[in-house]
Amino acid sequence: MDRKLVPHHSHWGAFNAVVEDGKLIGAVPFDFDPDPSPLIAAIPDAVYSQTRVACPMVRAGWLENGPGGGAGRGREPFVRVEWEHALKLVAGELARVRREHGPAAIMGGSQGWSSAGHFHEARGQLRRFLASSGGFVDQTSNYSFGTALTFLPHILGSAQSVTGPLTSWSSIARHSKLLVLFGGANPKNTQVAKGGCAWHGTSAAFAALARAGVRVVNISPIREDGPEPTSPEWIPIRPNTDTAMMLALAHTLVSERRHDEAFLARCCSGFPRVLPYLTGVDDNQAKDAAWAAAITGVPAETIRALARQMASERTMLTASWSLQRADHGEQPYWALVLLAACLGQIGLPGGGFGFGYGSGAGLAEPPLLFPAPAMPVLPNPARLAIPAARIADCLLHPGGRYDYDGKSFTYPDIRLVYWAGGNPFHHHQDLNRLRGAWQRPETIIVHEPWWTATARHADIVLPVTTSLERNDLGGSPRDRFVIAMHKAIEPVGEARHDFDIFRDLAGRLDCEAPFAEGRDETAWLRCIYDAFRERAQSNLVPEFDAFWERGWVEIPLRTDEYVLFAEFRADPRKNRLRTSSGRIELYSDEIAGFGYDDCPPHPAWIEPAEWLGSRQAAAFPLHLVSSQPRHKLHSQMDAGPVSARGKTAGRETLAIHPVDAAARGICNGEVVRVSNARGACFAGVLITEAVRPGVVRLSCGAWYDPLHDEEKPACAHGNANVLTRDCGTSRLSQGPSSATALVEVEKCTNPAPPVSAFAPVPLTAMAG
Ligand SMILES: Nc1nc2c(c(=O)[nH]1)N[C@H]1C(S)=C(S)[C@@H](COP(=O)(O)OP(=O)(O)OC[C@H]3O[C@@H](n4cnc5c(=O)[nH]c(N)nc54)[C@H](O)[C@@H]3O)O[C@H]1N2
Ligand SMILES: Nc1nc2c(c(=O)[nH]1)N[C@H]1C(S)=C(S)[C@@H](COP(=O)(O)OP(=O)(O)OC[C@H]3O[C@@H](n4cnc5c(=O)[nH]c(N)nc54)[C@H](O)[C@@H]3O)O[C@H]1N2
Ligand SMILES: [Mo]
Repeated sequence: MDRKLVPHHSHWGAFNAVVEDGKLIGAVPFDFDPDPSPLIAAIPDAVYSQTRVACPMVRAGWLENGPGGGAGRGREPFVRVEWEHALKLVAGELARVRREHGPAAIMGGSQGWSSAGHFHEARGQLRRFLASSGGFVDQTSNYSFGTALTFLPHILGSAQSVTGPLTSWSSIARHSKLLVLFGGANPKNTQVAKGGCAWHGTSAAFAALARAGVRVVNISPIREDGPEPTSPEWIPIRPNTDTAMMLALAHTLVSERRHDEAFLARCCSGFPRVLPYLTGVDDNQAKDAAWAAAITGVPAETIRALARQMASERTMLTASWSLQRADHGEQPYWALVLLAACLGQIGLPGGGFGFGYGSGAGLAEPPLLFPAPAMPVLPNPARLAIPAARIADCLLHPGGRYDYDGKSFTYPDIRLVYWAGGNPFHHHQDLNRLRGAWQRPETIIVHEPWWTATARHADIVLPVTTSLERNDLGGSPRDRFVIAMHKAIEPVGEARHDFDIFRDLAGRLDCEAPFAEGRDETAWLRCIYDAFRERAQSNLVPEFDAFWERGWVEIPLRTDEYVLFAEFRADPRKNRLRTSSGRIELYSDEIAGFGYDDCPPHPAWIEPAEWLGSRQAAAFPLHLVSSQPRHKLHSQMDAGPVSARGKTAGRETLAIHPVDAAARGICNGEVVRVSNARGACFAGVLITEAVRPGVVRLSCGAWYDPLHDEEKPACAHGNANVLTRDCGTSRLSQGPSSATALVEVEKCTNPAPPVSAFAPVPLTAMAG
């Protein structure tokens, strides 16, 4: 028997693939990972899943009648074709659409996490290919922290406070007395870093906080969001009301003269213009604790006591990324900046604020001494893009106008959609609306290893390898390890690498030279590595062959303690922020100039479109939290046994408070129907006091499984995005607002429909 251990990497951890006689049979964690993720165990099942796409397939109606007939997507059978035939169809269709309609008709933004590995990263390869073949419509920003990415530069001069590095955990453990987490810092989310996470450090960070006696407060509708090792105090808040609580905390500081006037004058601009709003001079409503209590459900005395404690000792404030994925998602972030500014600790060790401490791995590790490797990008010659989360709007309203970041734009008329490395039928909101939009284009091409809902809703599906089937270089800008990802097994079925498919298409479309730059896989890996080595200028980085042999390189940290805004605070005149005033903007003339009614020029409480205090709560009285799943990454590996641990009755688990369950006669473990005006799905119930009454949690990632006999098909499997709203956070940021959704939950009176999301797609007879 031939048995070997092959070094490899994934978004959730580095590992050694265990390969016996050419077959992947296991995955054991990387030696230097202090706290490996259990998700690694899911890999072998995923690689050999019955949901793998075995060969190129084309939707029957498209194959027969050519482009169009989008209503058949997701309904008609697929027909098996030879690779040669499939590539001819794809190249021909790309050439036709480009010739007839130009690059503005080709959507290639292809949002999605793909797999670890700098070179083979599917989205990057697709964008290089479409850029070299004449340009396309891209997607800017993202679903993760898209609102912050667009908004924060206006008030802070950069987005570093959301992308990291943040003030490090080491600084918090050494200097903070109080850590306040809006939205918590749920350890399950820190398993991953896009590109690869070989070093999981948050468990050690939480243990250090506990040892240091830092008091941790979790302000969230869900108790588990507070990291257990820190014995957090839980303040259960109504979802989407954090802005009101933050304003009331600031109001308390100001009314009790506990705010840092010197810091506000020296490092901030516009405080005197927010003050009348805070005190109610503007609108006869003081944003005080009593006012916020009625909105947030948090007692006024709790708010006042917390404000006093914040002012009396070194305090770090944070909000999870989820807070800005909500209607007016700019406001809680701006209000937190206002609160931190009033405390005056920004730029001090263990003080100030940062976003997303619990939203991913590595954000609060000190910066690396030199940058991690990166794959070069090709500029898009068409210079066209839409905000990522506006994809359905774009497909539904060609020629429609929209606002974004102070400018006005027109949606292009998309005829062809090309997706590789993402799952819009996982990640987009209001899937019934997306289904309608998705019928519009003439042709949809998808590269996938697995039959995801997106592949099932495509016209041409090309089977691609998983990372285990190719060589690559793994790592992320937030992780200290660079991993040699050795090919572990031969491609499964007829799968090919995304890169090889694009190179073949580029050959047919006369753009192979700019796309591949004359390099094959090996030459590319050396090229990416050598550029990294060159930038590093360090004898710690061996030559490629030595690195490949050893399997990893460790990048040292620049320092063991990092403090965000330290230089700015030390000398705000010399180290100006890149804002209009050079300081932190608590009032923004720039934003005032945009004239957006949904993003005023200072932090403000604006009622979300749906929340527990709104009119809609009469019909849909439960606030839906569609958080990140514990047992998988988004929709990836949902078909396997690790993800199955998180399911109840074979569906995504809906967590509900005992009082809400009893009121509906719902028992633990049974299947319920979750619905609102946008759609419905079926989920398995977990009754728990860990969610606030009035709140239900249905994490994302269950493969969308529409019941096709319905007009707005319910999802049998519990995909939360049939229930979420598809509206931009504001005209400024146009981010996703998935966290703003009300629902009702009912007992199933009829037997619940069976789940067929993982059923294999039949291999019909070969065409032609
Ligand atoms: N309601 C709600 N919706 C949300 C969120 C939420 O909080 N609530 N969160 C949002 C966020 S933050 C994000 S980042 C998105 C995530 O959304 P996505 O990034 O779209 O989700 P993934 O499941 O990671 O999709 C990656 C896809 O790439 C495929 N893939 C993997 N490797 C390869 C490869 O080598 N080649 C090709 N061609 N394909 C590959 C996988 O099979 C998978 O289908 O979801 C968003 N949606
Ligand atoms: N295991 C695992 N980890 C992941 C991912 C995954 O798919 N699986 N996805 C990764 C990705 S792409 C991203 S972008 C990050 C996202 O990181 P986050 O945005 O931080 O993650 P979420 O789980 O969406 O939200 C965190 C918590 O916010 C709380 N919350 C929701 N709405 C509100 C609110 O209005 N107010 C308050 N106070 N709290 C609220 C919820 O209780 C939820 O548990 O996670 C990353 N980590
Ligand atoms: Mo994300």
